[in-house]
Amino acid sequence: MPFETILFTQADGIARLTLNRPERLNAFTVAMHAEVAAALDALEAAPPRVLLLTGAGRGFCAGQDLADRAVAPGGEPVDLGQSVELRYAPLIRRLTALPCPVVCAVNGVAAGAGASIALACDLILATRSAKFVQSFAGIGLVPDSGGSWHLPRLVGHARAMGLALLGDPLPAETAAQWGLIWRCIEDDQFAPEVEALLTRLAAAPTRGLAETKRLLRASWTATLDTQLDAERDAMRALGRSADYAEGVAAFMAKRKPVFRGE
Ligand code: T3D
Repeated sequence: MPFETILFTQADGIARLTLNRPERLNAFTVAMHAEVAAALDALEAAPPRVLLLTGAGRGFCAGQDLADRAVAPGGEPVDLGQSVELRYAPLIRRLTALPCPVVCAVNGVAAGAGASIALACDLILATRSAKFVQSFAGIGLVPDSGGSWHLPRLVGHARAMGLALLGDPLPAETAAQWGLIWRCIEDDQFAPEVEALLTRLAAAPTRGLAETKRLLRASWTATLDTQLDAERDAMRALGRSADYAEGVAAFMAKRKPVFRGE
């Protein structure tokens, strides 16, 4: 299916989804939401072993395209609740539920919902020149797309409040120091480092990673007791998987395992 606002490819277990409106820092329009949703339909029908989410050009994503509809003084107010309910919230639910790691390569500024979407991914890498901006504060909105949920969990209450209330740009290096993202990487090393991570994850025991992702996310709202039961159930299922058998066999034979994600 040809897309106009995103690039979407799949090969060797790696799916790549690139937000592709560089002239608007990849801000989301209704059309882009529809295309991302179509890509997610394909990924849910046949999950890859890893998904890369990134942006074209100098930015990752500037959130909602503020020019995509008329928000004129004196005009009819736009129902932002509907926009969130129909488009942003489903996107976050779908990314976090995908049964594979979602790597977010933040190649430049991530602002508004663009920052929130990045934070909903499982492994977030950013170039040193990237920055995260809670720009909602500047236009009278609240962190949406899961931002008000991920921010305090990732960086703690005080830093989340500072970021969300002030909207000052957070440099990628500080974001990594604060635990908001996994790694900050020098710009000229970014592409090869991202590729190396994708290759590594595409050769990993995918079912185990999917269960790990599910468990870690569930832990944020679970009790220890519930979590212990969930770990037991996951271990029981994974103990019957081909990848577990291969991992143990390779260890015993002192060779490199060949995981097929089964
Ligand atoms: O439906 C709903 O509204 C509900 C959901 C809302 C979720 C949200 O995301 S609300 C938050 C929306 N986003 C913003 O408020 C961010 C606005 N953008 C900025 O603050 C800055 O552009 C950045 C901090 C992201 C980057 O700054 P800078 O100086 O690197 O770039 P720039 O020059 O401001 O932007 C480059 C171009 O992209 C520019 O166009 P031009 O002048 O070259 O023709 C700029 O207007 C355009 N652009 C950037 N962000 C947006 C945008 N155009 C439309 N919408 C944007 N969000």
